[in-house]
Amino acid sequence: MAKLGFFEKIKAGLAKTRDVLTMDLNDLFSKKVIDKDLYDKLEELLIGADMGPQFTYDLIDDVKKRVSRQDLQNADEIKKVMQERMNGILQKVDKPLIIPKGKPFIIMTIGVNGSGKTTTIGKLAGSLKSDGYEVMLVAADTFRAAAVEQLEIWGKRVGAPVIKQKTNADPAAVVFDAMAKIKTGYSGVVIVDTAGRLHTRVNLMEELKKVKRVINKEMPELLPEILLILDATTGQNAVSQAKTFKEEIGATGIVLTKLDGTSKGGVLVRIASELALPVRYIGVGEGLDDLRVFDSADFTKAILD
Ligand SMILES: Nc1nc2c(ncn2[C@@H]2O[C@H](COP(=O)(O)OP(=O)(O)OP(=O)(O)O)[C@@H](O)[C@H]2O)c(=O)[nH]1
Ligand SMILES: [Mg+2]
Repeated sequence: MAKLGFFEKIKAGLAKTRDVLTMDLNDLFSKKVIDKDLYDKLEELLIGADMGPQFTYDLIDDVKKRVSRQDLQNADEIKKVMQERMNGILQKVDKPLIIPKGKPFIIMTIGVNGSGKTTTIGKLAGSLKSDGYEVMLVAADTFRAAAVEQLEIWGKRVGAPVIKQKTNADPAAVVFDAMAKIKTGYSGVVIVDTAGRLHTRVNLMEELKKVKRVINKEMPELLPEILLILDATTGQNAVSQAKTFKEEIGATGIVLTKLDGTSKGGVLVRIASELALPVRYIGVGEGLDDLRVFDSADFTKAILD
């Protein structure tokens, strides 16, 4: 099979979202008349696609104004307005992660269990390696028995060493080991895997705060990237999760994973407008090649064109 081009791959990954959105939009616009029924259906559709109430009502207000000014003559044009507004929101969070070469750089992942942290780390490590970076992985998920093993499998696959201790070791101690390694002159990208699964949310947050404290204390001159990993298939739950992590730990960037498995890819619009954090990458599959640098124009085009 021919290797899909960069954009085709994103488009394929977002197929479920595109199918539902464009099919419903096309149905909606087939009658070519703008009336109350159309507004109601449009509202239902956008809320159903998890785009969030703010985007939905702002869009409808905008459309109503344009219709009353007679700027909008038929329903097809609404799609264009929607595209513009989506771009407007997504452009603001379109800030790729810039990683310097020849200097240490720390990425700490955070997110609830199963959101895709470890897989994202594997994919990211692979892509950084092929871009010529040195990469080291840190197994700070010491809670789940198989977690270290899972990270090691990725490490072997992409050729990145893994810093680890025993299951149930203090995650902060594992990170401390990694910081010691940096102090000996390591100048690659250090990616820290963390647990998502603890008995209580409070424990998890305290553990993550402690890991972050160790990074900040040992390497005060480095500004770590705190990458919040969110699962798109959980739709609007991803938004409330994200808020909790942002408030409690602080995050500097987002990765939205599993876009290939959902028709709710529109949730990114909601995440972007409610969290205002840079979206660094999107996950469109489980394979090594399935992490993409987020590009707002490609994203909008892939789900609306
Ligand atoms: N389809 C699809 N599956 C994904 C993607 N990212 C991760 N997964 C799958 O989601 C599942 C959970 O991924 P993990 O990387 O183990 O998630 P985690 O956040 O590390 O989970 P914990 O370690 O339990 O907290 C795995 O089966 C992954 O293969 C994606 O972009 N697309
Ligand atoms: Mg994991």
